[in-house]
Amino acid sequence: MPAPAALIPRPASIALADGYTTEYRVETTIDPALPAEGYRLEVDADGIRIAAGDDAGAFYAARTLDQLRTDRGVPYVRIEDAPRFRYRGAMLDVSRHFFTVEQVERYLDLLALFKINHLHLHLSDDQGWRIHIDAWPKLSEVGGRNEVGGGQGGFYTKADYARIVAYAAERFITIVPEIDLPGHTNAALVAYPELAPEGVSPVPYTGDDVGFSTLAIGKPEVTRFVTDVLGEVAAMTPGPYLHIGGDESYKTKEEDFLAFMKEAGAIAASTGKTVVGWHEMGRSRELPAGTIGQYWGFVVPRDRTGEHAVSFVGQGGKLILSPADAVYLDMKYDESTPLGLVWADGPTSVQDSYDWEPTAVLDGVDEDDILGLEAPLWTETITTSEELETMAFPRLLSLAELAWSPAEGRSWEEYRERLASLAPYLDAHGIHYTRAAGVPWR
Ligand code: TNX
Repeated sequence: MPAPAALIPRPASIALADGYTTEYRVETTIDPALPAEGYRLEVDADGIRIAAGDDAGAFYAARTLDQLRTDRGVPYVRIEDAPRFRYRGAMLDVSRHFFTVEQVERYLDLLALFKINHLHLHLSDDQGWRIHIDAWPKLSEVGGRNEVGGGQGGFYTKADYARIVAYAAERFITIVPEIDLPGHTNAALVAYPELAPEGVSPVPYTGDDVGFSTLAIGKPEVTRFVTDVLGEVAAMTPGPYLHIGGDESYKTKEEDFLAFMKEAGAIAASTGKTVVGWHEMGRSRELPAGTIGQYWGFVVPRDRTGEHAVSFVGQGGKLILSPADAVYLDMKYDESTPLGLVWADGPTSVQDSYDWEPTAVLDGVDEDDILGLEAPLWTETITTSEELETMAFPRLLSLAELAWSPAEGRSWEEYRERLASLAPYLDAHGIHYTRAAGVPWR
C-alpha cells in the first residue's frame, strides 16, 4: 500500500490500491448526475478516468491529479469528491499597496491549484482608488496615485480589469469587486472635494489607520457618485456579486450610516447583482433581499459582531465567514514574522488558521446559512508577490480545506502531516511559503 496521498484540500472519499500508472493520458467525461464542481477520479491498470459534474469538476479533478503525481507515477486510486461550500474565497487588498495585473494573475494561478473559486478584490480604500470609472475619471487618475508609505500606486483600466476577469474565469474563479463605502473613502475625497463632508479635499493618506473618512451622506452628488460607480463596476462584472463594503465607518453618524446603507444597497441591487457587505452592514434592517454578509469578527464573537452578521440571515441572506483571528492572512505567524499585523488576537499560527469549525462560530447560523469562507489579505505591510505568498502560504491552504473538505474526520494532527508532505509540490510551483512553526516540515 503506498503512503496516503498528501492531498489538500482532502477529497470527500479516497481509496488507494497497490500500484502506479505511468500512462498519463486522461479520459474525461461529463456526468450531470454528479454534483456541481464534483468529480470521480479513477486510476488503475487501465489508466486514468475522470467523470465530472461540470467543467469546473473536471478542472478540479485535474488539480487533484497534479498533486497525486509522484516520481513513480500516479498511484492507483478511486476518489469521489465535491465541495462542502460553494463559495471558497480569497481577498486581495490592492488599495493599501497596488498589485499589477501580472501579480494578480500569479495569485489566481495559485488559488486555482487548491480549488478556490472566488477572488474578492478590495478596489478602493483611503490610500488608493484602483479601478477606472469613466464618469468620475479623477478617482483613478488622482485617487489612484498613492499608497501606504507614499509610493506611486496605480490603477486598473477597464481593459486591465477585463484581463483579470478573463484570466480568473479560465481557472473557474469568479472576481468579486468591492467598492468600500461610505468610510474608507479618503482617496475618492482627494479626487472629488464635493463628496467630502466639508466640501474640501483631504490630503492623500499614506498611513495605515482606519475609520477616519466618510462620504457626505445625503448630498445629491454622493448619490450620483454611488450610482455611477456601482453601475460601471457591475457592468464590468460577469459574476453575480457586488461588494459595497460598509466596514469601520466610524466617522459616519449612525442615522446617516443606516440611510446610506439602505440607499447604496438599493442602488447596488438595481444593477442586478447580489449585494455583499461586511458584517457592519447588518446594522441595517432594510437590506436588499438576499444580501450576503461577510463576517470578520472573531471565531468566538465579541461585542455585537455576531448579532450584525446574523442580521443578514434574518433578512433572507447568507454569510461568508472570514474570522479575523483565524483566516486574516495579514496577521503575523509568530513574533518572528517580519511582515504583518497582530491586532486580531495575533500572532495567528497555522494551527489557528485550521483548527475551527464554520458552523460553530455564530449561534443560529447553520451549514445552509453559510455561503462559504474567505481569507482576506490586507496589504498595509505587503508590497511584492513574494511577500504576499509568504503570508498566504501555507495558511490559505487551511481555508481551502475548510471550505472544500467534509467536516467529519478533520483533525489538526492529521492535517499538519499532510501539509508537511505537500512541501515539494509548493516548491515545484515556486511558492514562497513560510515554513511556519507547528508543521513537521522535512
Ligand atoms: C480591518 S477587516 C479592516 C481593514 C484593515 C484590516 C487590517 C475590515 C473589514 N477592515 O481595513 O486593512 O483590518 O488587518
